Amino acid sequence: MPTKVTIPPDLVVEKQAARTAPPPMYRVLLLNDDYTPMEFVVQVLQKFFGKSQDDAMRVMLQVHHEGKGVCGVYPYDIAASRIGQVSQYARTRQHPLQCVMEPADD
Ligand code: TYC
Repeated sequence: MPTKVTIPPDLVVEKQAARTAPPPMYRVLLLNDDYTPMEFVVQVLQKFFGKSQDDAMRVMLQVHHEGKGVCGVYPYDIAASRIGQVSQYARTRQHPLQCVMEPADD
């Protein structure tokens, strides 16, 4: 809420609070399919989402067994950029791997 600061004799300045709201966040998800090799998915999670070998394996197995899994949570532009990078990387290697985003804020 802006605070009104009056500077005599009659000049009124609207002082805006310095802090800005955090940006809306989005979960980036990998979706399961029957064709993309497991090792390729692990490689994608390490290369584009900075996962360790162990974490990448855990996420890949969750996707394989449950249908989807979270790669990371990012502001919109970063989420969209990761999805584009993964899709291009998979497509050029002829894998049908799908990467999507959903709002993380409830
Ligand atoms: N289900 C795939 C297989 O059996 C592996 C896989 C895991 C594919 C995760 C996509 O996002 C994925 N080869």
